[in-house]
Amino acid sequence: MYLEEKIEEAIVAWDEDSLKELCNSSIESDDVGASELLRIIGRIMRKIGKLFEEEEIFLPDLIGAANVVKNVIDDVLDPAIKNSGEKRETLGRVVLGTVEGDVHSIGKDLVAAFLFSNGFEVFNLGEEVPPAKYIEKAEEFNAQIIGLSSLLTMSMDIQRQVIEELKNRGLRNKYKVIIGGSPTSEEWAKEIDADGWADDAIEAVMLAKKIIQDK
Ligand code: B1M
Repeated sequence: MYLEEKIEEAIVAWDEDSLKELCNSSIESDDVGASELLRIIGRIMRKIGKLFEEEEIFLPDLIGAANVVKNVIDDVLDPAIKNSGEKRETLGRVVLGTVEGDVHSIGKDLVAAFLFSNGFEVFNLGEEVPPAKYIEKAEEFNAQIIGLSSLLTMSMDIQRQVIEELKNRGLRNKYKVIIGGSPTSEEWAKEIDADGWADDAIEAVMLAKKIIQDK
């Protein structure tokens, strides 16, 4: 069985130990490097995302796969890339978080994992992120994109407040703001002057790529 098939099998089975072992032994034997492993995992995640869109697999399958990938990237691939001095190709830097007053993390983490496995550098600020923190971290990390997730009708307005705060600080044109989360919509994005809205993690990747290309 080829390495890519073995990796796919481990991701689909949520077998984090096997995936870590495959990646570690591949890196140690100088067979396939960490950056190439990231590209392989990105391809597999796109395939899994497509299966979800086509309703061939269920949401828990997607979440399980994303969690395993996130852990392996955090624990194995990112450190390997940093240690080797190999520069990870970066499409762009995204500061991402769930807005203040909202603890929902799963969808936002899925978006983070998909962005990461598709070549973005992601600064995941966690949950309950106040408007000022998004902006301070975007400045600190020299990000191009700020991503705002909101799962509650009552927390949606924080997305607007982040954009207003960017305007107040004279920084609105410096950052592209993308939003998502189940109560949000394309119309809401237009209303609050966001640069884009994505319905799911796969669309978020497509949106972020388009934004970087157009920038
Ligand atoms: Co909450 N909850 N919850 N909850 N919860 C919802 C969201 C709700 C729809 C349930 C319901 O009533 N039917 C409802 C919100 C109603 C509304 O306001 N419109 C709700 C409520 C009311 C609440 C509480 C207020 C309940 C209470 O305490 N009375 C409370 C809120 C606490 C707070 O935040 N302050 C609460 C708490 C919780 C738990 C802690 C128990 C738990 C969260 C655990 C966690 O995340 N760590 C929880 C959960 C699990 C849910 C449901 C069941 C599932 C959410 C989820 O993870 N979906 C949810 C009902 C539902 O959605 N069916 C519900 C899976 C995830 C992959 O999808 O998050 O939509 P989603 O993310 C998608 C897209 O939205 C998009 O891509 C993601 C991946 O495809 N997306 C983006 C998300 N962010 C994006 C950002 C982008 C782009 C795309 O760009 C930046």
